[in-house]
Amino acid sequence: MTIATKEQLTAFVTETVHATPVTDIHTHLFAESFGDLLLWGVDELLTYHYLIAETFRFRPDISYDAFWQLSKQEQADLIWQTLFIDHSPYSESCRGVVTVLNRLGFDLAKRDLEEYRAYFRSVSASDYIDRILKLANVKTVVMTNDPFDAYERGKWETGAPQDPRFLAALRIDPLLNLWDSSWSKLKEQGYEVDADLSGGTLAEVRRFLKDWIARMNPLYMAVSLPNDFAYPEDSARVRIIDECIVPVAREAGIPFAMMIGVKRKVNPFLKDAGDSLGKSDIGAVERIVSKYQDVKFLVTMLSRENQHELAVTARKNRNLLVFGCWWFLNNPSLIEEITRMRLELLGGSVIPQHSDCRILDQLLYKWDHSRAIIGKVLCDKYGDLFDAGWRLEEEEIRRDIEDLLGGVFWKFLGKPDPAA
Ligand code: RAT
Ligand code: ZN
Repeated sequence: MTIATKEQLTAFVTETVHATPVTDIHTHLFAESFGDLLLWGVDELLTYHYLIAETFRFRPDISYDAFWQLSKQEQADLIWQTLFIDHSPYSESCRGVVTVLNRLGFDLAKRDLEEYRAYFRSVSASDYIDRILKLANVKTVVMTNDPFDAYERGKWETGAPQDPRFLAALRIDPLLNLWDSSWSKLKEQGYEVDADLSGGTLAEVRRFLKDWIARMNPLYMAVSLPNDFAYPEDSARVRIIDECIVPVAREAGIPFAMMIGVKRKVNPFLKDAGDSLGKSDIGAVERIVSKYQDVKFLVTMLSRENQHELAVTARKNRNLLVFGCWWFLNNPSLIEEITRMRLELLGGSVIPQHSDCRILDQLLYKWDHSRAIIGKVLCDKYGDLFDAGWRLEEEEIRRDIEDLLGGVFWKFLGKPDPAA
């Protein structure tokens, strides 16, 4: 049907963005068969590392040690008191908790943590996964799977049943960022590697990657890279990229995802909450994607200052797919700015957002909040087209939105969307 008025356009776009199921291409969630690796419930929500960092800002009276010695529930109590009772929770990560509790139907007037906790004790993981995926309208979740984590490796080795809603991504940070210590872990797993990359080391690293690709069937290989990531460079990282990651990605036909711009552990006392960011060299991205035109790269960058040049680099390289507003960019003002700019430079050939959820329940807020902004930006973009005289068809708008919320990703992979 043809859109006749701006009012009709706004209503149709808003409704379609909400009604279209999402493929969430990067999360830290796990399927139920991974047991306690899947986090959910109000105490997990409150102890999300984003909220821990915010709590310390208001609590000079609490030492880092004292905080880390508390039980999870005690930490959650302290965070709730500090960020939700003593102050109004309008930071994005705090508002996220409010959205989740509200969407689950809790009475927010009472602010009674114990009542929320009682619900989570009464529900099974399996029912809760169904409930959250349905409420969040997320059809597929891509996990972050780390073969260097002994605990997670154990879960893969027991061959737990697969849940088609949770798909794998092979995460290889230790290989590229901590070779000095990770080579010995490969050795323990039976790969004949040496610290100096000599002999058959690179072939063994390729064998390691191929073994895990065979076991996990990942949609892509992924790494987070520091803000000073350089390419090319005389380093173990770049040799492993050139001689292991790239050929294996090519052979397996899967992309290499680079998440660039992290400064790890700027405050180690904050543990997981202690990482920061820095501007990176877009030249490194340009050089690697143009050198390997037959390999696909998914790229997100952490610094706001890199966003425009990353979008321009994607215009020049069709093997580069830009995704998500990552971590410190996952705030309404920045998502709006970045999404607007990307659609203006790249049309619909981007993945506007991923959730990065670490806790299942967060799917509710991350996608509610992002959908609202993506919808708003799309209303403006289609509105401008309407004013320019283009005839807008509902079917075409629906197609575009399905692409933005998952189709672009599956087409880039060259795989059918299994949930379609
Ligand atoms: O956003 C986060 O939760 C970060 O701690 C990281 O996990 C980041 O997203 C990553 O994947 O390295
Ligand atoms: Zn992440």
